[in-house]
Amino acid sequence: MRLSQFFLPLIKENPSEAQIVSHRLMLRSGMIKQQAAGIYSWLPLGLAVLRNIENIVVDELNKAGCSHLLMPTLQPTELWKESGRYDALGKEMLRFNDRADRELLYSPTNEEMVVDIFRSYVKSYKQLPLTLYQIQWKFRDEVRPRFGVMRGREFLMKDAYSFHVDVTDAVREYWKMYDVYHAIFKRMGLQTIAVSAETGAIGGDLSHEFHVLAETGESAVYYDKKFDDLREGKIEISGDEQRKLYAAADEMHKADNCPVPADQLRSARGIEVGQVFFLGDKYTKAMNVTIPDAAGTPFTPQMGCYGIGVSRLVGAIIEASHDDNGIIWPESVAPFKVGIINLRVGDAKCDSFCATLYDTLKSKGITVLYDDTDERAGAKFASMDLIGLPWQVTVGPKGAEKGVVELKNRKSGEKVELSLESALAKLLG
Ligand code: 5CA
Repeated sequence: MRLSQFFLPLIKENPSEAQIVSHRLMLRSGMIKQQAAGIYSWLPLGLAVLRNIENIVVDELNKAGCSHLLMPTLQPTELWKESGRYDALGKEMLRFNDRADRELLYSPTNEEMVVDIFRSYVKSYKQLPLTLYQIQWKFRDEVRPRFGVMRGREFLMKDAYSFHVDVTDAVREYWKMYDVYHAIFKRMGLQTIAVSAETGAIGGDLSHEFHVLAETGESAVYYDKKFDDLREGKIEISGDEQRKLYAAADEMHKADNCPVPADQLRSARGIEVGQVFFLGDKYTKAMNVTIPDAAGTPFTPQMGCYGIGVSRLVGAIIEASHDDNGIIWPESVAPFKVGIINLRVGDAKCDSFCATLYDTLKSKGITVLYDDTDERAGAKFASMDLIGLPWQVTVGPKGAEKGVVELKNRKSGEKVELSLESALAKLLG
């Protein structure tokens, strides 16, 4: 993409409404625009990151055997009367009437609708286990939307729902998804800690929240110090052993009754990027779902559900990865992998070097943003740092004369002069 054609409305001053760094950087780098409290437009740079995050989620869930579908954002309220949750979410749930005076709601979550799909088609225990998921916009009329996309009213969620013959199989799937979640967040460059959690309005008996530790996190989490040692690479613990270590969300933590001695206990702030639930038969029972088992006897399927805050993740990744100059995107989610800076547009050598870089990288499937504008050098460098692309290639008249370009790694700050060929080889390698 050529910057001269790309819609990238950068903001120089720090927006006064933004209290945390990710919100500030998302506004400044032209990723989002607020349209109403907690409701945002995703501008091209922001959308590119959102799509990359979605793709990682889809890839990992498909690998785990989940089936991707898409439900509407609007639902008839009858389904929620059937499940008994019509009043459970109170004012958080947005309801309105259509022209025929039928009451609709904007989905805050989709347990009811997915159960309705399930009961329409699944008629045999042989079709289980089954996991259906979607990535779809949700609306919750939060009392206090804040921190940009972190706590929005409209937000993008991945929600998965699994169906099982019995509790044992539902719990097996629960722990499988727990592992899949760690893998998903790791691919985005995030270290997450899973803490036992309350099930709230979603329901069920067993739940974990996945947190990215950050000072700006909205939640308090408590955990065994061994998690810090693990993160710092001081110890190694198998996945099974990690599950047994103490880690609890604020409302689950009992200071007087904690199994971890005080000097072994750590507390921190966390951003909740996902939550998994074992639901039991809460929804299938309320909505009268039964299917025949092997002997032909009807049984009520067990369920689990698994959410990821896709739009919140964009902010969480920035909280975890930035410096004073701007965002530092992990390659896996970066809106473009490479930024090319042409320091003298119109100079034959500079233009030709840049064209070679741009065309070659693009032809190899690498995403590139080429700054072909006539801004001054300082502004170009600052903008490139702000938007945080992992690699920057700077082409100036002096270097081009010598046959070299400068390659900079955004994360380490390391800069090297390389021939055009070596720079390309490095970026393609
Ligand atoms: N039905 C289940 C998941 S299938 C569910 O709704 N779970 S949830 O309530 O925990 O939401 C899933 C994830 O969505 C949360 O872990 C969080 O990362 C994200 N999320 C929840 N509320 C918001 C919000 N207001 N703004 C941004 N993300 C949110």
